[in-house]
Amino acid sequence: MRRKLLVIVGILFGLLVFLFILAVPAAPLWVRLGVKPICIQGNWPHLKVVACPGFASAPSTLEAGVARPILADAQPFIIDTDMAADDWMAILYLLQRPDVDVRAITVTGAGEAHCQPGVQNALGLTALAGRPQIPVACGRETPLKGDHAFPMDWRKNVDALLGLSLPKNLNAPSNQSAVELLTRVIRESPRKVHLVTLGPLTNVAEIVTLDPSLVSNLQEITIMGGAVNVAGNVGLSSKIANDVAEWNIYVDPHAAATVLGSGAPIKLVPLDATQYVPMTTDLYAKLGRDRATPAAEFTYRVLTQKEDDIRAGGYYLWDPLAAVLALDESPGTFKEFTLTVNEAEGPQSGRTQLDPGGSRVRVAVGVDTDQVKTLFLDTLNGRGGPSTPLASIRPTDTQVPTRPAIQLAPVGDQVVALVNGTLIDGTGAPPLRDAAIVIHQGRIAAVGTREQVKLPDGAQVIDVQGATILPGFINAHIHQGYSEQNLKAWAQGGVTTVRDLGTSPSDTLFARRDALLKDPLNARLVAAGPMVTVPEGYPMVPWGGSGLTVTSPQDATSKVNQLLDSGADVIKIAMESGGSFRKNIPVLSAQEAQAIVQAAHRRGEWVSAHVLQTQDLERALDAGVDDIAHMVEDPLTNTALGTTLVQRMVKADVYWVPTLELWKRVGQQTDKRAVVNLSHFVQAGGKVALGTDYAGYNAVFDLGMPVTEIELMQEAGMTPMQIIVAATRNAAHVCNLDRELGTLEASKIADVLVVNGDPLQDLHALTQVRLVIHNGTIIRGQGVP
Ligand code: AGV
Ligand code: CA
Repeated sequence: MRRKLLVIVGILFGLLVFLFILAVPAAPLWVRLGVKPICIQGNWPHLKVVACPGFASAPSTLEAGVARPILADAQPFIIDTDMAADDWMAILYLLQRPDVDVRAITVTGAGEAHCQPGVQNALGLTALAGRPQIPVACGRETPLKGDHAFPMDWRKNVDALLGLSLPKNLNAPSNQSAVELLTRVIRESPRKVHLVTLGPLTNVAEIVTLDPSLVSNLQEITIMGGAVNVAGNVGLSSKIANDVAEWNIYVDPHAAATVLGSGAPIKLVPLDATQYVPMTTDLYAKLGRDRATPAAEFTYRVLTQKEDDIRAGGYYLWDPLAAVLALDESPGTFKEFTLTVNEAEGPQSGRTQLDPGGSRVRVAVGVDTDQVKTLFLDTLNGRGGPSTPLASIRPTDTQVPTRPAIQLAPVGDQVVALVNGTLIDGTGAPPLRDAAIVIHQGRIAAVGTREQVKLPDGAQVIDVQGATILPGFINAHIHQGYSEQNLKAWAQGGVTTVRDLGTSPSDTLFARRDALLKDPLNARLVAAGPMVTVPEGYPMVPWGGSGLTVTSPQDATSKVNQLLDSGADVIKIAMESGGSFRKNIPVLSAQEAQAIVQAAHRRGEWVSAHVLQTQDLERALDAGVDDIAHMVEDPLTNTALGTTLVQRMVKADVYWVPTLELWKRVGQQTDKRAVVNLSHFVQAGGKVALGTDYAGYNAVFDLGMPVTEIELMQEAGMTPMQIIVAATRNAAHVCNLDRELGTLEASKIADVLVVNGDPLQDLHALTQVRLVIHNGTIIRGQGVP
């Protein structure tokens, strides 16, 4: 009886649901089922089970990846893009190639994306790939001629990143326009630039029109665009009556014609080639099973949004194919054609046609589908491409900071040129006699021999005959750096940057640093804030200092994130177990230390470890720190640093900041042991950054030029050139500022020290300061007191 009732109630309920569905036949129907976000979509009776909107498009946020190391001889590239979905994949592909050095990304606002969202999305991609500092700029929002444009609904979708999200990039878009950025990067590049274009050619046409000589510094332009011996795709995918043109050329035919006629070497990747690389469900599924990097994961998510298009068969690896063939022509078949672009309005507008009077172009006409797809998948996953032997990796790029480029205060338009001196650029290269360096708006505009460098009209030319021009020095280990008096003294001595590795926690520390940074008379302060340690650990014991204490790996991660959020530039971690103090001091667990390092590295920030003894050095290396503060000296065992540890450090590229002056001030002959250990490290090829531990011990330390430290480094067998590199490029490296500081190279911040005499002959010449320039402002010499 009861069962019968249940069945009747069940049938009635089912009928009710059925009637409800029938009652709303016109509207698309979304019914959310259960806790899992599965929805039914469509109009009765064409219902389909899909992932719910708003759920499918909001998977967990992607974290910024770590950049794949770039080879020392990587080719400089610029990507000009219209930021459609396959442009994103092509950009990620290039950012994942170790043989590609992307110097800039320029967006065309005349293509699929609009400028503002296009630039933001490009910044997100660079953050995703761990290269957030690549400059991004936008150009015109309309074609050079005519009024062709992509369909508005395509544009809306790519502007909105198909509902996906990318990691945040703290860097602002370039303050230059796409035209300015393209022009500058091409002009300034010491090697010819490979330009890859993935959208309408508006930006590129503008630059070659404004300055035709730029072409001579282009290795090649690889262009995704055109349809030579195949049908176009404009009419196929819109209501426009045009069966012959490809979209990128169709949108701005005049720009395309201009670029083809510019005389630049051109590799065209038209629909003739892209027709062989449709995006297939098979490739999508492969990526689903094999997505080891943020770049691969994001691409997978993009394709998930594009699943319907992929199934329908109208979606191709257009731009990714151009990116693949730009570097590696082996999967392709190429033919030389002479081509013109039809600029007239009408059903043939934007056609790329064979024409004996046209421009010679290398055209991809065929391609090995499997080879391209394998390269695409492998590269996105951080595999494949040329191998990266450790020795050939550019040290500055092994970890790329997410910190925004330093914004300098406006310094007027005055151009300053130093001429007639000997220049030591901080890279370790031999000195350049009769050199010239031009400084403009806070940065180095040009540097080279007097003949190579063109002095701009109206420049203030300063003759520094008899002097040596060096990068501003950096002391990578000091304390009491939040003092105006100290920072002024350092800057006057030619030490234009200092790294403070520990002070008591306080809410106002980083605000104070920011205020001090505003005055060019102050040395630049790179600040760790408080040391990270354990309760009752160092530096509370042995001398009542204070630090930021952590009690678990989770706590360590969150405290480091808080510290970096509040403004710390670097993390200082205490590894002190107490041997040097003949005490037992509690230390961070291996898991805690590792969590600290990983939290910092995830944000592109670095970790310096306080270490005094070999056993603590091992723990620091296990945790994966970036530099070691203090040379070890083992008073208990009285042994020298062993070769195994030295080799381990060299191999892992961990820098040493020896603070020999500390050991000298401490006395008891500890400096002798430290000097010997440093000599072993240097002989093994270890990288040294200069740091003294100013005020790290109750004694008087050198303020200004660290002469004592330099003398002791020389005692350890370092050459004057090695010591200069330690105080400039290498010290900038441990400050995580080597993209901005540490060497005298074009576009770096103009921190310059000019001393009388030749420090390579006698390092004491470094105290004979003639001129100090900080952030492009002369702060000592030339009548400045
Ligand atoms: O014509 C290919 C160019 C490529 O640069 N773009 C897409 C690639 O970014 C235009 C295009 C053709 N068909 C399309 C396109 C489609 N169905 N959806 C979006 N864009
Ligand atoms: Ca494109």
